[in-house]
Amino acid sequence: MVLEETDTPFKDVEYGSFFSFRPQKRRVTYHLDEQVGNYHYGDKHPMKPHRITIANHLVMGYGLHNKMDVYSPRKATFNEMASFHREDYLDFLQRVTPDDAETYADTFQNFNIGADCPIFDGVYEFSQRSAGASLDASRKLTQGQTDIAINWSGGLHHAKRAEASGFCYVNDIVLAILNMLRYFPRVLYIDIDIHHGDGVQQAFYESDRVLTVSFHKYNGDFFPATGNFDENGIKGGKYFAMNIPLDDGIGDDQYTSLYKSIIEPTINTFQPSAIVLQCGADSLGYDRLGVFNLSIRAHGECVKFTKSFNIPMLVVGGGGYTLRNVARAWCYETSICVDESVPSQLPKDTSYYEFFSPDYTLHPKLITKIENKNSPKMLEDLRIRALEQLRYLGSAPSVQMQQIPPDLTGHLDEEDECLNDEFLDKVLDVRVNG
Ligand code: V1D
Ligand code: CA
Repeated sequence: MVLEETDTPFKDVEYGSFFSFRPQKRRVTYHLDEQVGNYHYGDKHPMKPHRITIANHLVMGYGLHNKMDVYSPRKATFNEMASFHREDYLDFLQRVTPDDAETYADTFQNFNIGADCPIFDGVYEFSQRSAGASLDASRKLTQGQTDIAINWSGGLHHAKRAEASGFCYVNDIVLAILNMLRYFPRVLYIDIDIHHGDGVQQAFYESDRVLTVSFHKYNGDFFPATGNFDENGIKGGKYFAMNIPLDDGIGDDQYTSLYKSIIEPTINTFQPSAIVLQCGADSLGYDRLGVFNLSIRAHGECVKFTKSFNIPMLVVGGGGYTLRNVARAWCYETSICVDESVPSQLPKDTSYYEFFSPDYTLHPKLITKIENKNSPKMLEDLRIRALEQLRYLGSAPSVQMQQIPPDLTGHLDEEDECLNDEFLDKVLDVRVNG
C-alpha cells in the first residue's frame, strides 16, 4: 500500500490499524421487518408504528442500507417470548380480538389492557415482529457476526412478565438480553427514552450481570412514576440498577455532558461484554408526550459516544410521538452507526418527502423551548451520586470476573434458542420477576 503525499494517516480508516488513529468502521446489521409499521393502535393513540416505515424510507433515501447488512427477521415464536413472559399472558394476547373487551373485562384488567395498551388487530403479531427483530439482532451479536445491530421496531421497555404497560406488550429488550447472557458475561442496558425503563429494570433487578441505566423525566407522577435515584437493585443485584431522574426542559449540553460523565465510568467499572442502547425519541424537543429540549444531534451524540467504546451493541427504538422527528433521529443514528456523514438536506426522491416540510432537513432548528428546570447543582449532585454507586458496584464478583466463560449450551438450532426457567435459575442465576 502506498500513501500519497497528500494522505495523512489521520485521513482514512481504510489504511489499516497501524496507520489509522480513527476508530475502525464497525460491521453493522439492520433488522427490518417490513410489516411492523402496518399496525394501528387506534386513531387517537399516540403510538404510531408507521414511524418505523418513515424512518426506513429516510435510511434508504440516504443510501445507508448499502453500508450495512439488512436482514428480514422471522417473527418471535411463542416459546421464545415465554423465556420471559408468562404463558397465560401470551396465550391471551394470541387469542384476544378488539371485540372481546366486554366479555373479558376482568382478564383485560389483569393484564393491564386499556387506554394505554388497547387490543388492536394483530397485537400479538406486532409484538412477535418487534421481538423477532431484536432476537435476530441479538443472535448476530452473540455469534460474532456483527458489531452493531439495529432494530428500530424494538425498545418496548415497559412490558412486564404478565402485563402490558406504556404501549408495550412484549419486552423485546428483556428477551434479547436473556439471549445475550448465554454468551456474554455482562450486559449494560442504557435507556435514553424520556420514560423510565421500568420493565427492563424490573426483569434484572436481582441480577449483577445486567446493569440498567435509565435517564428520564421523574417527578413521582410522570409515567411510569418510578425511577428515582434510590431505586438501585436488590439482593445480588444491589447497585446494578442506576436511575438518573431529570426535570423538564433539559437541553443538549447539560444532557450530553451528564450522559458522558456517567456512561464512561460506568463502562470502565462494569466492563460490559455487550451494550443494549434504547433510543426512545420522546426525549427530543417538540415531542408530543415529551418535556425535554434535546436536538437530534444531541440524541445522536449519546449513540456516537456509546459506540466509541467499541463494545458489541444492540441499538433499539422505543417511544417517540412527533413522527417526523422520530424518523429523522433514527435515520441520523443509523448514519452514526455506519460512520457515514449525511447532508442535512433530505434526499428529494424519498417517499414521505412532503412530510418534512417546510424545512426538509434532518436537523430542524429547535425554536420554542420548554423552560429548563434542571439546575447545574442538581445535575452535579446526580453525577456525584452515580459515581458513588459505581464504587460499590466495582467490588461485585460479576465485575471482577473478567474472562468470558465458554458457551454453556453450545450453538442451538434457532427454534431451540428459547431459554427455559431451569437454565435461567440454575446456570445463569438471573431471576425474572413474578
Ligand atoms: F395521550 C394518550 C392518548 C391515548 C392513549 C394514551 C395516551 C397517553 C399519553 N401518555 N398515555 C400516556 C401514559 N400513560 C399515563 C397513564 C395515566 N395513568 C394513570 C397512567 O400517563 C403512557 C406513556 C407511555 C410511554 C411509552 C414510551 O414512550 O416510554 C415507550 N417506549 O417504548 C415504547 C413506548
Ligand atoms: Ca429512559
